[in-house]
Amino acid sequence: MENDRTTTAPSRLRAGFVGAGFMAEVHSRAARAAGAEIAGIASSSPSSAARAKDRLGAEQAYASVQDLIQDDGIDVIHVCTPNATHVAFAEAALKAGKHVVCEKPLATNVQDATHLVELAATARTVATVPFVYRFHPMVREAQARIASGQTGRISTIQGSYLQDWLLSRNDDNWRVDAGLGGPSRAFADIGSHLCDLLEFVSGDRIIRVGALSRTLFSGRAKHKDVQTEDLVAAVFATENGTVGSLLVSQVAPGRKNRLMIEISGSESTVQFDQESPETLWLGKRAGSQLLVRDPGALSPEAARLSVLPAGHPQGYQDAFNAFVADTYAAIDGELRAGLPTFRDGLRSAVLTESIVESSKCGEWVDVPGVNQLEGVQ
Ligand code: SOE
Repeated sequence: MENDRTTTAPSRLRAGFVGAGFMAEVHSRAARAAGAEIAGIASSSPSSAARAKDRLGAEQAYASVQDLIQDDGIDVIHVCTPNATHVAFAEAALKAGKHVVCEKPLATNVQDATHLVELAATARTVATVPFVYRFHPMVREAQARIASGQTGRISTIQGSYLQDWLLSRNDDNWRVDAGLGGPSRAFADIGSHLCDLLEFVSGDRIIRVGALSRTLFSGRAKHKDVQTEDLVAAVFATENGTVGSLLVSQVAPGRKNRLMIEISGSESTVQFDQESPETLWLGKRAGSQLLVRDPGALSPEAARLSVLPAGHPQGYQDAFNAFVADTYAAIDGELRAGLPTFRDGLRSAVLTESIVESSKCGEWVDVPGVNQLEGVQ
């Protein structure tokens, strides 16, 4: 469908969504908040797309993903489908000249993630991955304090991401199936967020890992032969010489989305807990304090992401809205700090493969940098 949008006034971005689940709803709310038109949705079937059209308030339900991607009237595609389908949909969208927001993990292996990074570079379109926890204002406050040197020389980096939605043998999900979710489940699904945040906030890079993983149930309600991990623990060394540890579990009773990072320097410690996103703990030898988000007392980036006054708590959807707004600003030519792109998705794939390898061989594994990968400029 030729789309005549040669108006002089800046036209609103027209966003298309692939997938009809919870994340498509989260993405569409953020797109609407960023001023886009919710132009269309495609899913596994026309009937699923039709139901989702009403739920998302989209203009059109498309008969197929290809119809949506090939529509000239669509500017940006949000890929919100199971992990193993990301590379095909993101590739088709990039080749059709679309900007792309692809859910994490970007791909289920380094080779596919590298291919998408190269395609995005060639297409010269904006291609981002929702590592949205970077967009909590108090995360940016932590990052600013480390970058400014207020925390001193970093000695240790630790973190955990704990959930309980797969606690029981009867709990099941497409992510359990390596064919749909990829060879790693817990780490690829939420360890990816944790490591992205640890590296983003610390400004450091994990270069060696030693990991242990466990799969508690050999079979679940719908999957009889479960190979993907429920939990993983790892220790790591970083480029700047720090020592770190991480724990990722989807079988930790009472923990829902308990992503916690704690980074200690020679002067102070910063600790952020995603389940209490309005605060940041500042640890000191004498006089530790709990900082509560107040835009007037924050670093510029933390203040920029404070869309509500102090005392009106911001949360996950606000962070997601900020991520999509910054993606759309980049489409408009304004690149803002901390935008996670397909390169960050590739970084996550590299870390995931290193964690899986170390878990299997029981040895230390070196983690290459993205720039050291074959074919990545
Ligand atoms: C399930 O573990 C999940 O929805 C992840 O897939 C998301 O990335 C995370 O933000 C919340 O939990």
